[in-house]
Amino acid sequence: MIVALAGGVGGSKLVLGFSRVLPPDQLSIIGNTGDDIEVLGLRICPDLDTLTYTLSGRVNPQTGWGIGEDSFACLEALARLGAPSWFQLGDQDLATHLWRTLQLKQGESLTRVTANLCQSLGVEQNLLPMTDSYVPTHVLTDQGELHLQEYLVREACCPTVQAFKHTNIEKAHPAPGVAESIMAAQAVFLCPSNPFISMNPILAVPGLRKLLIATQAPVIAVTPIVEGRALKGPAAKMLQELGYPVNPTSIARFYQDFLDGFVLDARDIQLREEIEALNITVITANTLMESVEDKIKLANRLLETL
Ligand code: FO1
Repeated sequence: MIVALAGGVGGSKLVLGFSRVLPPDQLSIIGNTGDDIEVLGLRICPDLDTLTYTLSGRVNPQTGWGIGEDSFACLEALARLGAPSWFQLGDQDLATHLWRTLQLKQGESLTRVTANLCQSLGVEQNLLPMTDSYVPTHVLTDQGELHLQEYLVREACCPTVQAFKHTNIEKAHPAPGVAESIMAAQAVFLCPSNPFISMNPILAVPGLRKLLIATQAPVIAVTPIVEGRALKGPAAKMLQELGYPVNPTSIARFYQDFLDGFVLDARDIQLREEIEALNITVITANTLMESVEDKIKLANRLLETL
């Protein structure tokens, strides 16, 4: 069984590739929930939804989040009433948030709610939240403390990042099934997601990092940085603002304590030695995933190294 740690849009590309080459019961995904936010009284889980919508073929292909062809009539009506509308919630997307919020209010765990949503949308892979606790990431910036979505969406990643806070994470535990899947895995992959806002929240769940060290399975990270640029989103800007070199070696160093392998894009082959010097095996591949074929090719390339 393959386990993938995944964040949002970048991570969901490789997860889609794996879903096309592995039987559904051979793929478990541990999804980041640090992006989660309460909007209009609803619990939104952007990365779990991106993964669910991607695996069910519903995701908006242009943005990588939300539902394709969705309408925004409710949001427009809310804006007319003076409600905040900077976070674009489509009408069909709202159904997911309404249904999730109701089930959570009725005492269901996020793990159960996520499994219910996957079942309803025909997703057969095992999608697990990293934890059942609500642990939203806040970003400390030169414009004060912002919820991650305020930074990403409302402020369009403009503020200068100084630090991250994973609210209440010290009280959190890995969700049911997370430890079992990591310990039973044939391999664990960290998908090409932002190290700060997609991977670190997962790694910050107490006990999670220890599981990645303890498992017999090789733990392999796929670079989210190619030729000094992030595949998606603000990872390069964050590295630079936090004083790290904007290159794949910085990423390998973040995960060095548990990492066995690192997938370097062929365009950065010159960094091979310095990453191997961290006692990490380097795999080279084309990690840019534009088409579904690219995603399938990368997934196959990774599986053949096992
Ligand atoms: N991203 C945006 O850039 N603008 C939005 O208005 C927006 C709304 C939104 C609503 C639901 C959802 O699940 C995701 C949404 N995203 C939006 C994407 C989200 O901010 C990021 O993709 C993830 O948090 C990063 O992985």
